[in-house]
Amino acid sequence: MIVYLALGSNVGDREEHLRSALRGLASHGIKILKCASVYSTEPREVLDQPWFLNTVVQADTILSPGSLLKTCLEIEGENHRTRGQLKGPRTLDIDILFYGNELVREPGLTIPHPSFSERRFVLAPLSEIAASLIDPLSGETIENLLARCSDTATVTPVSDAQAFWRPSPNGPQ
Ligand code: PH2
Ligand code: MG
Ligand code: MG
Repeated sequence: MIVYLALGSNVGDREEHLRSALRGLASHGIKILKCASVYSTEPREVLDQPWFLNTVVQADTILSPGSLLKTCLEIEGENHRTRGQLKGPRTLDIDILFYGNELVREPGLTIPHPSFSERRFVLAPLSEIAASLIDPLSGETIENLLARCSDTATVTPVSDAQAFWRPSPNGPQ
């Protein structure tokens, strides 16, 4: 299944946490196919916290949605993620944006991610690697969702995708 995952970090060595997420995904058999640039992003929802680094990856996995979520939470744990304030500071956050075209509603897991289309910090990197992808819920392309997104937060690419990650065998995975 082709999946899209959003990665974020705003505590500690943020770039290293994102790299560690890529390695962790690969070591759990989740094959990274594409990775967007890394963006410096203004915090949303909880505003009083450090700025984030965010990116989005496209990956291939045989895991079910539930097992993929469990794996993402495990990799967050390996990166010392603690659960304090909701939507507050974290070393690593890995969210499932899309699982193929499937709509998933399970306790603790909603796919597509319920707030991705309101978040420029997700749409900007996502549109870089999947501009014409169609959101199975709204039927809109990512490009259109980004053009219409009312989130005015600052989202700036800081590291070129090529510099951050290259497809295996040369990538950090
Ligand atoms: N994640 C949140 C809340 N706010 N803001 C930015 N810029 N980036 C994030 O990844 C983020 C956020 C909750 O997951
Ligand atoms: Mg999140
Ligand atoms: Mg999360």
